[in-house]
Amino acid sequence: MEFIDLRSDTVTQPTAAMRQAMAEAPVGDDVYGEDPTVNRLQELAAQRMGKEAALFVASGTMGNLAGILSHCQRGDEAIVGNKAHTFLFEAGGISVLGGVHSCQLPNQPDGSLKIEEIEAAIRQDDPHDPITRLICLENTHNRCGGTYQAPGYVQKVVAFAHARGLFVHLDGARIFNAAAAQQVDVKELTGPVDSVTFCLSKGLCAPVGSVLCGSQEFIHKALRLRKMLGGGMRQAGILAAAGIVALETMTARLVEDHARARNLADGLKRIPGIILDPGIPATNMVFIELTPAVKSSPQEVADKLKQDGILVGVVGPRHFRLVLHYWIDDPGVEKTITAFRHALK
Ligand code: TLP
Repeated sequence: MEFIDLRSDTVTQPTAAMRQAMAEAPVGDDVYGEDPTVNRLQELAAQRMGKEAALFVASGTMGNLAGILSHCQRGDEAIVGNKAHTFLFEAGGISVLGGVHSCQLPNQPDGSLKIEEIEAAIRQDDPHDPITRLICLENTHNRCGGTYQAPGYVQKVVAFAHARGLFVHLDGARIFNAAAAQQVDVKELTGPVDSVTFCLSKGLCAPVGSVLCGSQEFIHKALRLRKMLGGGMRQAGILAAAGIVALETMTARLVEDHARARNLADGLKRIPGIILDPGIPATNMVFIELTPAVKSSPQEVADKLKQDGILVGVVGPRHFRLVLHYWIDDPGVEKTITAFRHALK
């Protein structure tokens, strides 16, 4: 059975154009800095993000980890959202591997952090305290429902941070979704921050990889950390080639996924037993909850959906996450709505 896989946009397969580019890519040893395709991807990524330099990394997790450890020393503190991917889903890497303490502030419904709360969290120069060094943002915000923050907010946080000698790292795993949803150039969201990680292997469909971007000096530090983390890859141009196709051809179409997310949400909210999370979908994610009237568990509902060829993510005691991407078309959306109606009958 061919599944309609809504568990994540990480499940996306490379396109035919990517496979062809991968087959034909000129490659070299990237640890020697000699892979022309990796170098091209890095130049292109830096340019798109409005940064001096970029580093191709194996994953979003590696990009965030190398990024945060490039800014922070052991005993430094990073201010993160309590629903941030870096805090919830990266195995505590910044603490385990970097000795970086995290200070968690409540994420607002749009994924932002309140500037007043950041201000209150900044440590005094006191030997009892870790040293506040970094503020981490996430845009779009995964666990806040694929919500986005606006350029004005990013500028405010960065101006606030820089006035206090702090750095700002952006987990921009889906930054092109945030830009597409607001119809702004991605640089408006990335230009102000000190560093950004974005993923090639989510809605942009490349099979592997993310890119960490920042100043020359910052990327020079991150290069050593990437090596330390075992992420110095050799003929990685095979992978970077798909990343170039992703950057050049797959960003503008993300609005199609957002439109389908809205259609899916619209169909699902009419089904008795389903509540749509408020304000959602802002981009390509649909979060829904089962009403108390539904006696089946979300896993039982997910199992029934699977029998109808639909895969969804169970993300809480009553919650599902459904993520739209390149490989889900309009009939796929309709089929999903029908399967939910069937599963909840
Ligand atoms: N997110 C995955 C899961 O880990 C939850 C998903 O299916 O959405 N930042 C953000 C905002 C992410 O959503 C993810 C992956 C990452 C970083 C990590 O990227 P990878 O998986 O490439 O390490």
